Amino acid sequence: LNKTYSTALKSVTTVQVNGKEYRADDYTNITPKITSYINRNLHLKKDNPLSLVRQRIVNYFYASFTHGGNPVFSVYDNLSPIVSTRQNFDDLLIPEDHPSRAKSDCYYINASVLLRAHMTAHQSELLRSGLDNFLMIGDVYRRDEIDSTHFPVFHQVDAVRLQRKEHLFVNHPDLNIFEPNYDPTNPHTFTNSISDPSKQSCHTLEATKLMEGQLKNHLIGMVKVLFGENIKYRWVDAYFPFTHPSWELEIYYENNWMEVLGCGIMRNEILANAGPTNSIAYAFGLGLERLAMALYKIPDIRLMWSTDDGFLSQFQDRDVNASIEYKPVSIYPHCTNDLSFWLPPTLTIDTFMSNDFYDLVRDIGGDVIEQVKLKDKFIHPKSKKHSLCYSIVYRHLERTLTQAEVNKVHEDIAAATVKAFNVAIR
Ligand code: FA5
Ligand code: MG
Repeated sequence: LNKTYSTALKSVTTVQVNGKEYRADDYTNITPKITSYINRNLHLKKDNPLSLVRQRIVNYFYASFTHGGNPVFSVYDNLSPIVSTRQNFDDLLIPEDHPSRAKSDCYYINASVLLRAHMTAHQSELLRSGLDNFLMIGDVYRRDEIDSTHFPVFHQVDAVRLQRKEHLFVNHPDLNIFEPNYDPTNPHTFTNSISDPSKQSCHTLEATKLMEGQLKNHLIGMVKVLFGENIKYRWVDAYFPFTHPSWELEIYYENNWMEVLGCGIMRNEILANAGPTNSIAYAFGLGLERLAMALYKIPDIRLMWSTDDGFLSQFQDRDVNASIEYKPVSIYPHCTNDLSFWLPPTLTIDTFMSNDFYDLVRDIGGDVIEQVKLKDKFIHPKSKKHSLCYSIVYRHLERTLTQAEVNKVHEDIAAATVKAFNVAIR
């Protein structure tokens, strides 16, 4: 892939990602910078804090569910992040017009292939292959704002636990997973509804409540293993197209409620499409970065990507359960430069795609970009021309940047902005 940006991409007919060539189209918005994060596999690097948290979560799941002394859960942590829109959306009942499919939110290789936006993208294919208890761990990609807790690549742990009637109701063989009017051998003759907030219409309340209890217990157990017995938490009702009912778990951490994960009872249509009948399943997905930042007091999400020994050595050769507090090697000063421009007549302050701009800034500036924030919007009273002003915060994590260095990057960003969006610098 050549150095190209969304508007310039129209001239590119193919893109190379991970050694494979793909047809490009008007959905293509993956950038060379983003492509460079594929295969970094931070979650598998022994000294990376994300890997320590991953191991603790996997160990917890291995220990919680055993059969004849063997772990019941299997772990998939090396699945390719290049997925189809079917895997990322359709298989999960995400509607055609759902905002999460927008070009402004995902990195598309073309209209039918993208970098997965969540690990749930692999749920259906793994169910189809016959698995019933599994964890999916890896890097996910989302176009987002830029600050100390957001990065366009982060890591998730997703899980599915499927239970058959005999296992769920060991002590109550008289109870059922499904309502009498649902026939598991003929699932597609039943229109499943989620209009009742407490359950899906195909499931019995007993099965739903029992699964909910197990799901919540297992997840509370996990945060207690990570943060200690006394961690304060709360459940918040949530909505996901692929689960019902759904919840989010928040923990009280350093005077704030922090969202840790989303979860719920899997929509029965997904199971019916993928194979298993006669069972009910729960699923969850959590972000490793937030947990690692909280556990190890890591102040900036970009540090996860550091290859600097001053960072990695603090996590090297440590017991995975060791309590580690990250000590900043030193804090280097930041430097803020503003960029103001007039939009071309074809764009307004409301239609300008800020995520396209953020990607461009990160592409040119690389990892010295700490934050980009909209500072001012302005419509000229006479000419009616629209203008935007962004503040770009520059900081190197491992040394002091000189003003000359920052100015050079800033000028390059300005020039690329003019070229990509046809704006006029003020
Ligand atoms: C999802 O991605 C769902 N796939 C989760 C799920 C799986 C729900 C299975 C139900 C069943 P969400 O976008 O909320 O949901 O992300 C899940 C978790 O990823 C969040 O709770 C958070 O811990 C983490 N996360 C999400 N966005 C970011 C981000 N920009 N930076 C860091 N972590 C994030
Ligand atoms: Mg969420």
